Amino acid sequence: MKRKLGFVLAGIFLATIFSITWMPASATAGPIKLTYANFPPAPTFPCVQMERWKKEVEKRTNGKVAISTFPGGTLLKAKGMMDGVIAGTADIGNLCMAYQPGRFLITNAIALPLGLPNSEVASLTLWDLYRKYKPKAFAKVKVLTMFTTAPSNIMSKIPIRNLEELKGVPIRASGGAAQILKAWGANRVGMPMPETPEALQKGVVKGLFSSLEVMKDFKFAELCKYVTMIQTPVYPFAVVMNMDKWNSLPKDVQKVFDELGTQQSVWTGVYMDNHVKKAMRWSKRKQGVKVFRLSKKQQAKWYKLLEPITAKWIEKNKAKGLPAEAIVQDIKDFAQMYSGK
Ligand code: DTR
Repeated sequence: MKRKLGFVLAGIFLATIFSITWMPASATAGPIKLTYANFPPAPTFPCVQMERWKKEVEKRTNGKVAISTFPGGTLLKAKGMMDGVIAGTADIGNLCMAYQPGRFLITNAIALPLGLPNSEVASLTLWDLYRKYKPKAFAKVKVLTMFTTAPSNIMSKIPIRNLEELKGVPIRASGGAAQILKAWGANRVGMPMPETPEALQKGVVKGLFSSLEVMKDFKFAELCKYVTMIQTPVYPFAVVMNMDKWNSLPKDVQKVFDELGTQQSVWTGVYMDNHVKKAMRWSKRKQGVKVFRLSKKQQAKWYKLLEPITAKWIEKNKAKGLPAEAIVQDIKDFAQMYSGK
């Protein structure tokens, strides 16, 4: 009897060992773990879209993929994002292309003053632009999605009601927005967004030029009591993935990531547009922020000063061998289509 029990137990033991060794790799190894780096603090829109993407991926792959997110520059910082992802410091990273204008020439064209009306339209336009031109700047990574901010406006500690009041005022901006501020006669100061709160507090700058959701997300409304509405330009962002890591993913997971490309772009655009409205309601009601809207005549004057910027961009980039005119025309055409015009 004892011997029989011994055989049975040995059989169970062997069967267990056998089934463990023969289980498919994914079942024993647990989920595929990926890291996702982001540069600004967790409550800001680049991180909100990151958390949404993570949730969506984990749901759509039935837990086959687990993403660890690193907001606030804890894994990679704003300007080191692209190279950090290429090197594999993070598997995925979110970058603001405006912080390296020379590196992302084609996609940064979206930050020309072309009158893009909102983040939803601009995000879809940028995503199409990327897919049409497949810029070399992204050859070493897999691009998962792209999106833009809502159009920029001036937030300041002092009232700016006209060009005279803007003259020589130090205002923080990056990328395409920098040239725009220069054209209006402001003293443009460049730095990535996460450095801006300190610069405002110390008085290094008297304001910033960005989409308005930052009034709430960075609590800039506590310092900047004035907003001058001018609604241009948008800032472009990309989410990129390490190429080897991408190639190592099973086909079904790659399919989920690819399907999410356009969906994530439009989700972020819609979130951003709604969030700007909420942030401004809060800024006006709770923080007493005053909003200046330029008269038609003033606005025409401000926009007129921007006209040479696109023409100069075309001329400069044509000389570099880029189809610069076609790029600008495509941005206008795609935007018109997504605006329903
Ligand atoms: N406007 C750009 C990008 C930007 C807009 N909102 C946020 C929030 C967090 C980081 C970057 C941005 C800028 O001024 O940097």
